Amino acid sequence: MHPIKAILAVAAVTLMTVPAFAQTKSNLDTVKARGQVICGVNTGLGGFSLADSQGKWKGLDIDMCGAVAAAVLGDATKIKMVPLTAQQRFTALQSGEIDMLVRNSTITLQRDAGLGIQYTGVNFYDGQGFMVAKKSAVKDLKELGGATICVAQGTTHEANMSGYFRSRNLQIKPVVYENQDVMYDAFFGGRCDAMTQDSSALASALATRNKGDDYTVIPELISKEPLGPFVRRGDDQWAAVVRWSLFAMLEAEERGVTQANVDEQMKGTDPMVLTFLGAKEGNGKALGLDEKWAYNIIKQVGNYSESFERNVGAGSPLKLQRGVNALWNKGGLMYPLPLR
Ligand SMILES: N[C@@H](CCC(=O)N[C@@H](CS)C(=O)NCC(=O)O)C(=O)O
Repeated sequence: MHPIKAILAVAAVTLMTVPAFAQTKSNLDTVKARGQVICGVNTGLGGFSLADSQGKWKGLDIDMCGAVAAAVLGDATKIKMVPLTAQQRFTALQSGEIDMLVRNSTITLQRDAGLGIQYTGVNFYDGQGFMVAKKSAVKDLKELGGATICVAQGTTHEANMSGYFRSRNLQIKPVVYENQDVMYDAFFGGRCDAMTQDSSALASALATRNKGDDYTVIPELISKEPLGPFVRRGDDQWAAVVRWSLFAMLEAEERGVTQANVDEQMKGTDPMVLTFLGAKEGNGKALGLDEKWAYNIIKQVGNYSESFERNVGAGSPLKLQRGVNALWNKGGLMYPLPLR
């Protein structure tokens, strides 16, 4: 055989026998070797990502990071947080400084398809809202014509806002801030008539800064802001691990599997639950993980409802309702794809 033909034949056989995932080195291997998941997170957003006085990070986004560590390493505490501003976040993911970005980041077409990164799922459905001082008596967005509005740089909010008001022939004066804390100080110091953010971030600012008596959020939202973890584009195996870790938290809620009862459920007879928790093998193997990956998430982090309630729901200062973040069979949008 001609030597070139021989090389091509060997290459063809190799390609046919190598599993689809194994063609390039996945970040999954890097994380397993390192023994830690590195997550890009918000510098400080109560309910989603905030370090307490002991330096311990808490929040819905931190739980997502911990869930991936539980799935991959069997230990939800094997995580390292890299706090990032809105401006820095995508570069940090592109450059490989972090394994995943879980930083209240809105999934949009241009981010998902145009930045060399990809979304893996939605861990919180949000929308862009506006906060005003109660004494301003503004009840409706139409009344913001002529207003000065504080907005953060590098977010979806600047463009959403200018489009919204322009299409309604209303003039507004944006005051753009590079840093969210500087913006909050400026707004609560009276620099702007209104401030815009994801509505969850506004609720967080009200709660963590104790401003509920004097400020209020206008109920109308001007955009859809589906927030969720991003990974680098082209690493399907790692993307699958992050995506199914999120689905596992939702699936557990749907099946009534909680941190407290997961051991009991593991001894039950429902074959779907047994496959989900890894008592019957298959899911772990497909993902390149230990079969107990989902069990470890629920045992160590909890299901989605448990994470939601303790971080942003009834058990937190934010007191957010589930609303669109309820499960699909409870009137919401959260729909874990089948874990089998
Ligand atoms: N979901 C929006 C907003 C995300 C966001 O970063 N919001 C706040 C934090 S709650 C912010 O503007 N931060 C500016 C900063 O990094 O300091 C997006 O993905 O663009």
